[in-house]
Amino acid sequence: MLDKVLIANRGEIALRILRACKELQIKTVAVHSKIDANLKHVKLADEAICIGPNPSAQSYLNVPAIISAMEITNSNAVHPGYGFLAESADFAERAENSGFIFVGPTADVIRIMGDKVAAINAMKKAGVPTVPGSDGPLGDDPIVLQQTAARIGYPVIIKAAAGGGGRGMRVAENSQALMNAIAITRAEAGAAFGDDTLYMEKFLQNPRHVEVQVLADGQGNAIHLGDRDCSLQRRHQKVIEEAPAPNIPEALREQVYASCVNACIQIGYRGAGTFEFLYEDDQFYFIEMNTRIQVEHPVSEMITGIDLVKQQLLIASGRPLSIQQKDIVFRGHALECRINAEDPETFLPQPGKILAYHAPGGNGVRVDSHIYNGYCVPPHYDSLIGKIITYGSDRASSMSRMANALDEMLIDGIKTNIALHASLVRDPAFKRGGVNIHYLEKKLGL
Ligand code: MV4
Repeated sequence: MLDKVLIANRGEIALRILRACKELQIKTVAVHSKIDANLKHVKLADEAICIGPNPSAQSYLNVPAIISAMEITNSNAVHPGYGFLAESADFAERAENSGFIFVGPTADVIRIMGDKVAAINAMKKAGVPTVPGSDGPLGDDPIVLQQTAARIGYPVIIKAAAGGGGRGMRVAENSQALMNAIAITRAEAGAAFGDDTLYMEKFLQNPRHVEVQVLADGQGNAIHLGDRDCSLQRRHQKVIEEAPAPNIPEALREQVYASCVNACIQIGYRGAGTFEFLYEDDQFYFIEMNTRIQVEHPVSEMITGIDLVKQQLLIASGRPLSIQQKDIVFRGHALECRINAEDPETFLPQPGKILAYHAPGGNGVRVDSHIYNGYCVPPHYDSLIGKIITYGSDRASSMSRMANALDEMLIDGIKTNIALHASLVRDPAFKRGGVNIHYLEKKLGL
């Protein structure tokens, strides 16, 4: 078993990882920036080390400081959580080259998935359905580019191979707009990522965002934990997620799950992972794979009873997967509301001191949060301060539990998006299920 895990993250996910380590009787090391000395997991960890000043670049992204902290504390593994170094192939490689276990896939698999063109090629090879698009990176010949777009059919979307998560993409509605869209996206990608490789896809106009959770051991075993719908988003920030995705034919789900599990085995995937799909007109289209634990992982945990972070740690210890697909029973429905410290009008982050905090509770209510009375939300990091996850035997009961939980929750001193959530769980279209990725922005008048 892993003996001592360094948690290379902060906030709710750092606390989540700490709790999983404690359940497995693994010792923990918290690393933190100066202002984060008062984080809940820092107080609860066996050891804590300040790794630098507040800006992420000098602390949570500071690879030499983190590796040094692992050496000083004699840690044998590092869990990166999400964000920060979670999908840095270079960090995974440097950790492993220094003799530490990286809780996640091998560096080469992270690198393939970070290159969206390579990821799509790997998926096509494994039989995962992809979006009709260019066969690999775009060249420079305008005639060939026009032919590619004409074959795909307009509108098309130009994406940066080094992008992902909504960064570096542009839609071209027709052939007149194509070359300009390519030129602008190429320039932006070169400046933002130092890599101006582009690819082209058919632009799907009204898809849902549905993703598939997997676990694999890198030893030939892989399973899926079903799907999640994350369509309710604003500017590529997810707001509410749920599992399972509503109103999808069972046979279609099973088909896409089988393709994901097969892909895991083919690419030698290890750890927890997520296949992101667009879902439109009863079809799944792969867009990206995330090689980390995700913010919304709890909804999958609630409907399967499986602790994904514990599974990550068990896999990292080198054990073959202990769960078989036939052991996984999907039961009920779960919702997650992301609670952000933000202005409800402008959506700008609202750091500050929490003067009063009352967490909701009761049957089927889970709160993953590091906040407490008197905690100061720092301005330097993401505005996520917690997540409410509700479970019910069906979607309607998880929804009414969420409405009650939101009404129970009190956070004083800072502005939050609790009221937005309270209105969303009463929204008729959202309650019906299956709204697309544009629904929330349209509702908000964006
Ligand atoms: C697309 C698309 C439509 N067609 N690809 C945005 C984030 C990145 N992961 C991929 N994204 C999209 N890719 C094709 N071929 C629409 C989006 C998109 C989106 C996707 C998922 C969730 C929210 C989104 C919001 C705007 C655009």
